[in-house]
Amino acid sequence: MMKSRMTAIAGGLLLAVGLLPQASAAMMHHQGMMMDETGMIMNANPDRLPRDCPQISETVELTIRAGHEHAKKFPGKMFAYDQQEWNVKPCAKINITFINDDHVRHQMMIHGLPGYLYPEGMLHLELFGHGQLKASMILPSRKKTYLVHCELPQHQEKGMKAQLKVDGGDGDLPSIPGLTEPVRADVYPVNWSRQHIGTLLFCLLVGSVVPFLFRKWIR
Ligand SMILES: [Cu+2]
Repeated sequence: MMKSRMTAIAGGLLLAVGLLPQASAAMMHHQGMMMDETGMIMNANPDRLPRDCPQISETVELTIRAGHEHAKKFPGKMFAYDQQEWNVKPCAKINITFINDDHVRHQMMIHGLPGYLYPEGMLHLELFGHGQLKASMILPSRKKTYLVHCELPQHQEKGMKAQLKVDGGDGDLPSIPGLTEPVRADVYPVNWSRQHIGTLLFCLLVGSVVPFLFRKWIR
């Protein structure tokens, strides 16, 4: 009796271990959300037409890369997308390939979409690290500028912000790196008091004299 119970437990354990890799590799689907070990997609819409679109006007293949490499051209910024603006026609379908070139988490969220197609008006792609995801969306016909950003703490402020324009858009968003002025520009005031100037001059003097005095040991 005891032996058969032990055999059953061992068999169950072996079956569970055997199934584990398949379970973790499978993509989980739940109410418009798909998730696996690479990342997450929420509210993708490959086929439902917006109410104001009789048909899809054009299909655009869009590759959007995210990472710190793309921020190097923007002084003071740390993260960015490889492009800061995209333009599409009204009722365009976009097949997005989102690539994370970093090993930290990044998102690509598009806001202001119609809620009857995109819950909370949002398409959300997220990569937990280096990798890529694919998702499609169909935009309404309205002339509009949509916010694209990464909502992780400080990532937008550090440069991960862009705009998607339909039919030329209805304006520009602020603080898009390289495109538009920030709402509040960063300022780095310098306190030019006598004391600070004196300290600066003293440090300059020490910095240029000390290597000269100790040149024997430096060699
Ligand atoms: Cu990010």
